[in-house]
This record gives sequence, C-alpha cells and structure tokens, in this order.
Amino acid sequence: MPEESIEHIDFDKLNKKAISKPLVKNIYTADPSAHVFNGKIYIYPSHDVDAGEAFDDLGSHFAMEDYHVISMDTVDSEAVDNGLALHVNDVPWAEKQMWAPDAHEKNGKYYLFFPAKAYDGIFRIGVAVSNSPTGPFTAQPKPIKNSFSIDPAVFKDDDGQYYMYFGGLWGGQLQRWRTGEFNAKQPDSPTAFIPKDDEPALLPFVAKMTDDLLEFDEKPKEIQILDENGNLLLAGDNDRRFFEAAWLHKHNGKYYFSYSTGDTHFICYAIGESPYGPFTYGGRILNPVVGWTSHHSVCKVEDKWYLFYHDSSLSKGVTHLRSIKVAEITHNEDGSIQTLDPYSN
Ligand code: FUB
Repeated sequence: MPEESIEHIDFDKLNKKAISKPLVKNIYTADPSAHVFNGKIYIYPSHDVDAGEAFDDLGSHFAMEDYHVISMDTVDSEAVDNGLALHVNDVPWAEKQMWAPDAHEKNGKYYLFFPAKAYDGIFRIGVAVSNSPTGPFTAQPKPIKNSFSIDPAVFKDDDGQYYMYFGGLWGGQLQRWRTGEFNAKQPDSPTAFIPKDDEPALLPFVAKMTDDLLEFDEKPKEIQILDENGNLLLAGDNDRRFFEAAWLHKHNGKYYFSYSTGDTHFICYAIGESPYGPFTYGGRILNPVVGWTSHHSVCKVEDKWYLFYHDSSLSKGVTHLRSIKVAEITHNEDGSIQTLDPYSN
C-alpha cells in the first residue's frame, strides 16, 4: 500500500480486516524466511529497529544490526523470540545493514545466510554456522566469494543439492553489477544503471552451493523470468518484473520462483522446470501490504502451504518498522496460486 496514503488509514479498522496478526510484538520483524526443521517451524527474519536514519530510496533507514530467530510449534501456536542469534559486531567483514536473511540445515548443522554492507559500502552475502536452529551463529571471517547484492534465499532440492537465489534493486545494488564489476559511480542514486523501460528487466541470480554450504560452487547465473510469449519481462513492466525478495519452492514437481516487484508492491511468482529456470510469469501471490516493502517466504507445514510475509500495520505505517505474519495459500489444480488480499476479512 503506497505510503502517501498512510495518514488517511484508520488502523483499527484495517487491523480488523487483516487476514492475519503480527506473530511477535515485542520486537519489529520483517522479511520472514520460514522452514520446518525437525517438525518445528523456524522463521529467520530481519530485526527492524529505528536507528534514526532518514528515509531514502537507497534504504538507509533499514539500519538493522542483528538477527533473532522466531520459532513456532504449529502455525497457530505462540511465536517465540529466541533472542540474539547474530550481531553485526560479531561479523568481521560487515559494517552495517543486516538485511533479509535465510537459513538452512545440513547434517545437524544450521547455516544462516545474510546480506550486509561491507566497509567499502558494497553489499555482500555471508554465512554463519550453529549447532542449533536458533543460534547463536558464528560468522565466517569473509563473505561468500563472488557474492553481491542482497536477499539470499537457499533452496534444497529433492536430490539434496542446495541453491542460493539472490539480488535486489536500488539500495540492494543489483543494477551496479551489470558488467560483472561493481559500478561505484553516482553513489547517491538508487536508479542509476537501471535499464530503460523497453529493455529487458534486471534479473536475479542463482548459484549452486558447495557441499559445506559455505561458498558458491559455480559462478552465479542470471535467472530468466519470461512473459506468456517466452520473452524476458521488460524493465518498464513494473507490475511484474523482479525487484527483490527472491524465494524458491517446489510443488508437484514444478519450481516456483517468487519475488517482490518493489515499487509496485506485489509478491509475484513464475514457474519453471529446473532450479535454474527459465521461469514463466504466473501471477500474484500477495497484493500490496501497508508499508513500502513486501517480502515473503513460502513454506509447507505438514500438508498445507503458507505465505510468511510482513506489513507495517503494528507501527501504524512506519516503513522500516515491520511485523511478520502468516497466512495459508492455495495452489489450484492447474498449478496457479490464488492471490491473497492482506486486508480482506
Ligand atoms: O529489510 C531490508 C530490505 O527491505 C530487504 O532486504 C528487502 O527485501 C526489503 O524487504
């Protein structure tokens, strides 16, 4: 929901119409990456704080410093904040902006994947390891080699192979990597180096992970998102093109790549036959929420699918103070996903 309309929102009325409530209220949380490990739900969100940074289109106001893991026995049970899992001060290479993380499990160890700005001002993606899904996590001394931009999401395929999906525009710096090198020109512009409206949109990336989940096993590859005619979505197709918040889930043998359209505030999905794509645009999973950003994960709990997402309703519309939520989603017989309206109760 665009923020210019926030002062006109009756939040009591809106919250009554909301399809779900904030999962935790003791802290602000966002960008929820949910997984089921050993029969329990673990959510890896950003931990939103007000650090006093002014709002800008580079996302400087998202000045998060640490991560907390949220756990739940079932989607209806109380969500528990498990306290500090990792702080930026304990990540040797990272200076600031601990943005949307994800996590995964392998052989009894838990891996937290997170983006942060390094001391040179460039976003990189790091890994931290723990023996427990709730941490505390110990960070690797350096970020993943050849990592860049933001919003890592790690998918484990049925053959046991793990893949990382990532990328984000504007403050997420994806547009600065078009030549393969970081373009540091016009540092204050979020939109410099974005393609023209009639050019193909910028694409997110995927890379297979090494067996120890600490590095990329290959050079990251672009993920193609195509329209119904097999053409790449265009940069001017703001309602459908990728902006940030990559996620991958698999349903009935098909790969679903979902993402946020950023400035148009939709969570959309595209369907493919391989973890590398190409993916063909399928539609919207979630209509705009209160707040500028929309970011989600899709997770199967027992035999039902759920969308974990966030909005800024608890903070009455403050863009960088968000709260994670969960709602059930439905895949239709033809593979499409029914669109959720977050305030339709
Ligand atoms: O939470 C900081 C950034 O906002 C995330 O990395 C983006 O996906 C957006 O939700």
